[in-house]
Amino acid sequence: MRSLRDSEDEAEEEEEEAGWLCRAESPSSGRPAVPCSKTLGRSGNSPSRVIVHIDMDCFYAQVEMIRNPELRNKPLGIQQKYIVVTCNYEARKFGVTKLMLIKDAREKCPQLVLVSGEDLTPYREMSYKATELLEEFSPKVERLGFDENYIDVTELVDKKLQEDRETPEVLVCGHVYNDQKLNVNDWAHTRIAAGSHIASDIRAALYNRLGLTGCAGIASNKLLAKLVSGTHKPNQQTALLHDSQSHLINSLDHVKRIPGIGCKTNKRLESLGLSRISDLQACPVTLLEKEFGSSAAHRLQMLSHGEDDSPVAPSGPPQSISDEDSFKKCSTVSEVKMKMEERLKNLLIRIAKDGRSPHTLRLTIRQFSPTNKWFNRESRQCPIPPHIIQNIGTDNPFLLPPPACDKINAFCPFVQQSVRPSLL
Ligand code: TTP
Ligand code: MG
Repeated sequence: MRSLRDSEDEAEEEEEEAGWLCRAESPSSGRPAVPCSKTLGRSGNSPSRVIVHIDMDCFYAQVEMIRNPELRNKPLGIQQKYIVVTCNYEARKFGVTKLMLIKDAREKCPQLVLVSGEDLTPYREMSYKATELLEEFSPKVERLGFDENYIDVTELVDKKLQEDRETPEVLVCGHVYNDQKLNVNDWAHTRIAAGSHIASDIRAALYNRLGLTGCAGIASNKLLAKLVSGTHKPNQQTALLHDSQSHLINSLDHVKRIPGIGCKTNKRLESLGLSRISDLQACPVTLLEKEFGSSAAHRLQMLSHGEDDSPVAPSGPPQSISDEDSFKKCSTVSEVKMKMEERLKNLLIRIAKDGRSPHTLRLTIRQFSPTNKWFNRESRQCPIPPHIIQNIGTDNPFLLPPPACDKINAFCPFVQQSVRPSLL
């Protein structure tokens, strides 16, 4: 089923898959940037790092419950088109799941309350508020979609351990993956324990200041932190001690469960007969190199062992602002143009709030394909001369200036060619 994530998310996902696999590349040599031990290049884990991964609970539903507290104790689904894109935990008790058809959800739970989630503005706004709050803890915060963030808390852990050196931490806050016992004589264990208390402070701040609950994972790298954060849901946290790393990664039932292995990479791995984690771990690196190149091959094998040396890359403000529409009821170019003007107005409102000046306009068209969501994406772009955005920052920033309409007209041949003949 096609995911209904918005276009910013999709762009991020697409980049994520490409990014995860090429990050270890050193630009000059084409070799992995990190020197490899043994044949697999397994050197990347620094037990001294402490990374927290936060994933908000039923994010869109939570935002709606904050906006309207009357929804709190009711089973709630967020509707986009004909799908429940997410639902609160009350609804999950009845068997409603994310991405379920509305009709199936209603069968499972006739009293389900549905709220439209077509307008992403409130979710986007809450998402950026959450990231800003996290940045108060550490400057190293990386966004991953709307409701997930990585926070590198290594320096906070160093500081905490310095301050507490007379009374070192002997307890982990929250769960420990696999119920492993903390060994206070193991330096790496005490670091993760300290990180668990920082994660708890972060979650408390999210709740007290924004009303948001979420799960946290605490581990020595991003991959493991993300994997472990989902092991106790909702509103809980789980720490991973290094001895249980292999247990966690080997508990995944398919290579596609590894964050960073997306649809395309998975297909290529399957074409090599690799679907289980153990298949990828045991695969001769030379075979992977033939398919993916040296750097990505090493990275894939590192990931299959739970190793990930990628830094938490601060996201900063978004580099692009986008909006999308399925153009479902449009059958002529002029209807498409009208829809595009609506979307542009919405974008102008967001640009005005952001305060920066845009310099490029890009239009991407994706033909519907039930089987492959990346199929047939085509884009055209053009620079935006400064006078086009003259109204931004004035009393009437929402008035679409006539030159912007000219820009839409400039895209018309492209739109014309993309509107399917059956619709014309
Ligand atoms: P998730 O974190 O996958 O889901 P969630 O936060 O709703 O629930 P959980 O408690 O299990 O973490 O996704 C975050 C939001 O992204 C979700 O609230 C709705 C949206 N979303 C999509 O737009 N498309 C999708 O395919 C999924 C899975 C989620
Ligand atoms: Mg979530």
